Amino acid sequence: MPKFLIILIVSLFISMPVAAMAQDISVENAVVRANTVPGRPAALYFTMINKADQPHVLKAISSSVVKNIMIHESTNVDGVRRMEHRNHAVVPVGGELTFERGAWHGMLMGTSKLKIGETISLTFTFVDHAPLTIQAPVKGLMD
Ligand SMILES: [Cu+2]
Repeated sequence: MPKFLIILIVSLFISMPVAAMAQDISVENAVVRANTVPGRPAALYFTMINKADQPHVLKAISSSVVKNIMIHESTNVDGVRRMEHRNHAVVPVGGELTFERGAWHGMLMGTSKLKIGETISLTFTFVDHAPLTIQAPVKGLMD
């Protein structure tokens, strides 16, 4: 293949947009609430915003410093409070999904490496979207 043709092809690839898909989903105000007793489960709260014209489905959250993060939904049926394990969470079109106390939350298990005052990296994976990695501060239950 002539050299100029190779250069042409290579430069075509370089000039292609790096991110063909705009960032249409984001995670805001993420915070890990650590238990005061080391190693006990911690909670993860955040707001997920979907600017896309289609719903996105969150299927997992992970971090290298936590053994397992489960997607939970707290329910209150006739005064009986419980936590249900969910396999996924839907972020509606043009809307938000808020993980907060008493509602949807991430449940962190195997937290012996968590330290209050540190920032940890969290990766959100979706059924229908590229993974998203964000940073979240680790705070105590109340501060
Ligand atoms: Cu829970």
